[in-house]
Amino acid sequence: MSNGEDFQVHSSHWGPYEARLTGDGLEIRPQAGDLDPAPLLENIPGSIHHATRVDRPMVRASWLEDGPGPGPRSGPFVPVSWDEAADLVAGEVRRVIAEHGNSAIFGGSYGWSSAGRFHHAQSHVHRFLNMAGGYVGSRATYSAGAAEIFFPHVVAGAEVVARLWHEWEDIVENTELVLAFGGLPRKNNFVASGGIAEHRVDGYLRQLGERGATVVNLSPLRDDYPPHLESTWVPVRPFGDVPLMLAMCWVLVTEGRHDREFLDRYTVGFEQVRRYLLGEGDGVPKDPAWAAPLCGVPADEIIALARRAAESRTLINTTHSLQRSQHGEQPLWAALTLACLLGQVGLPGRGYAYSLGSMGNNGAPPMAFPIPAMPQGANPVRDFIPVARISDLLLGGGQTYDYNGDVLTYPDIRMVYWAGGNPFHHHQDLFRLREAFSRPDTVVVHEQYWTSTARLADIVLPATITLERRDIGAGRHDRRLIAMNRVTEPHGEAKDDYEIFAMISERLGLAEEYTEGRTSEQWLESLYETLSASMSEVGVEPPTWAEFWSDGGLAIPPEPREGSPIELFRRDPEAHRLPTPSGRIELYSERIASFEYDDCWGHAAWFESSERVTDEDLADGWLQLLANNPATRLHSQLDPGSFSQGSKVAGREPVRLHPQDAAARGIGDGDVVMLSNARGACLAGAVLSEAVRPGVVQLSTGAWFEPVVLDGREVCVHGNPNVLAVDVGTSKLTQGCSGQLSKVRVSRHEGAEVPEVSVTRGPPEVLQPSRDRRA
Ligand SMILES: Nc1nc2c(c(=O)[nH]1)N[C@H]1C(S)=C(S)[C@@H](COP(=O)(O)OP(=O)(O)OC[C@H]3O[C@@H](n4cnc5c(=O)[nH]c(N)nc54)[C@H](O)[C@@H]3O)O[C@H]1N2
Ligand SMILES: Nc1nc2c(c(=O)[nH]1)N[C@H]1C(S)=C(S)[C@@H](COP(=O)(O)OP(=O)(O)OC[C@H]3O[C@@H](n4cnc5c(=O)[nH]c(N)nc54)[C@H](O)[C@@H]3O)O[C@H]1N2
Ligand SMILES: [Mo]
Repeated sequence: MSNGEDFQVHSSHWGPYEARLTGDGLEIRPQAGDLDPAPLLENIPGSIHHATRVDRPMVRASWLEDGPGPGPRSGPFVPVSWDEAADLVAGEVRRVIAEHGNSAIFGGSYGWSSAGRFHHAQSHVHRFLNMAGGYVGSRATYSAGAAEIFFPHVVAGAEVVARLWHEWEDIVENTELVLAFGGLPRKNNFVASGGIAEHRVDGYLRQLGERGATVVNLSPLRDDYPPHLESTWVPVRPFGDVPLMLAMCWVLVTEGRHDREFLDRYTVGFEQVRRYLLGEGDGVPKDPAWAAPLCGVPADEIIALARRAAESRTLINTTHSLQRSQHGEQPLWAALTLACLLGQVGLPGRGYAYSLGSMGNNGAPPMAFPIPAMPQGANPVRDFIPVARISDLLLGGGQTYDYNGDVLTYPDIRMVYWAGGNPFHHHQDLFRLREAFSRPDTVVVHEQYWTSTARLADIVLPATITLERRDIGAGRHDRRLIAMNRVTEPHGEAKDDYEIFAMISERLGLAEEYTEGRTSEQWLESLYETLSASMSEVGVEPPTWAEFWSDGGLAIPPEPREGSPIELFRRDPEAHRLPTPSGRIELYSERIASFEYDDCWGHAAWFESSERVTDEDLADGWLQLLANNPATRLHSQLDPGSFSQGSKVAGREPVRLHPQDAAARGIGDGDVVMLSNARGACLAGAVLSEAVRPGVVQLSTGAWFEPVVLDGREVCVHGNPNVLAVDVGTSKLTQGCSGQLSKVRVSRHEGAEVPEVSVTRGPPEVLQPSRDRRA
């Protein structure tokens, strides 16, 4: 595969590429055959020896001197040897387990880490902690926390709905009208977990347009649909999707355009929905006049859209983002309800789709063979948290909370162990999270870079980056396994997560369990053997391990199938019952209703949210902050890279706002602005743009958190929106991340002179070790 003399195949979550070392660094190029390589690749070349790499094991000086205990995680670090670092971590794991039990260790360690299936950091941290007797883990994701818990009640597992219901090729062939809630953003399609060999979505969307289909981009941002392709922009107001969808349902029902046969045969609960739509219980018909001010779409447009949807071969898609806010399950349920009223669910390219456009390989068939993965073992500890409840956990040991029909108790956590994630990127209300991180005795982090999370740990162990190790790259819905070559030596003293855990395991007497006596190379080969065995079983001749490397990877065919699960259900709802209590789509769920939650009822409904910016709020100067996933990097990864840095404005993360909103605040293009609310404040660089709906400001996630005191208040001077974002669960049902939408004030920054961002330039303060420290 590698065409050049010494370019070697490698991969990332945003696609494969080829790399070679040059005299002064790294040269890379997209892999030949990638149809639409990601611009994010530009972040890679400067990353190998960047000044922010962690080059040695580091321990916070105060932790070394005073020992473990709660307190602010501040002050300088001291470098230690690998032996000392491994002794310290092993000793602390042993102490915490002996004194407090395994349920005092939080090892959820959420995060995307890197492509490469063997060196997958979470798998290793979980495997290690399982061998040590278990840990408190986390369930579901920041991506789809509401969907993952909600969908199984009403239709099927979220992975099934997201990944198996639709293929782009069917949509290209069949669909006349796509109602794209949250758009189908080009930026997101560059990325897929584990890697993505060919970027195909842009091509599909082009073909769809050429076939004459209409795509309606229902989003506060015009460029949530690729700007070079044609679409109709309906700049729906954030939090406005549910009223819009319910009003479309109202139009269908009152005009008798709903498909009764479909509803009778395939769903339960239409009667409860009908009563709610018509306002029979609460006296409020969910009609277009009711919805218009909430969604910002005029009533006649809502009516026209509903009629057009009924007359076309229609697909309704909701991206992940819609459910990453308070009451996040409601847009999904309302969209599914609307699709059922249209009666098109289960027809190819029609009905309802979830999360097309959120990930580059949604809408692609799964691989015919399971991707090999590092076995994690079993966790004997039963306690867990819904992933986004991390601050509540650390601040609220012993407290109870509602979750998916249960009442759970937060365990008391003494040690936090993180490898492959960046909570000070991904979590909300970062000043509160920092307070939460001060509660346990010890925080251990494995990191490649001095991220905000590494800076707030007690013990930081330097991990290799993918270019420094061999691995197998693969995404579950891709077409290729990628041979990830080792292109360069580890930076400084960095080690693979596997080696790090092997060292610590040895000190705990668990080396044999953890490593099973294998080197990394032997593990890689054994994972490959598992795959070859499953290939041989179905009569496909697998290449040898050596051929896999010399070919730069291996093409994997898609799983053969006779129709998607939802098509099969439509063909025969008895033979292919859905895994819901009724076996059908539940427009009304007895089970959810039985939980008697005030923030999620038995059917799709409209709920007010504390972070919704109302008309009165707008008049009062508030704006709706939209903190979406960034176009210039993957989350916080490689923020110091050149593509990410090239987008910064006035040295800070760009915030986009409408010229009207800017003018009302005396803000000019390129100004430094302050965004604030009761939770926190940050600076950002203003970009004026008519692609943003008035009343909305877009500040993407991922700028490394850098708190500095300005005019007496601590402010993130870089522009991390998570200092502003709300840290409450999506609902009592799902307890997902609500970080996408928050209420903020925005002003031109006129106070103290602002320091340059330093967090992406180099390490924190590091002291030289004193010889007699351990005496
Ligand atoms: N407000 C708001 N917040 C959000 C979102 C939002 O829409 N709005 N989106 C959310 C979503 S969808 C997600 S998925 C999360 C993402 O949150 P994360 O997954 O935590 O974000 P990443 O920046 O990908 O963090 C991965 C970290 O792992 C490190 N790493 C990479 N490879 C390795 C390795 O091999 N070993 C070790 N030890 N470390 C490694 C990287 O340097 C990086 O710091 O953010 C969420 N946060
Ligand atoms: N380049 C890049 N691609 C990525 C990622 C990345 O960090 N960088 N992250 C990956 C990950 S982990 C995930 S989970 C996915 C995330 O997939 P999504 O969650 O779908 O992505 P976002 O960019 O957060 O949101 C998509 C768009 O939804 C719109 N939106 C927000 N709120 C509302 C609303 O209330 N109503 C409507 N109608 N629209 C709204 C926003 O304008 C936003 O641009 O992206 C993946 N792809
Ligand atoms: Mo995500």
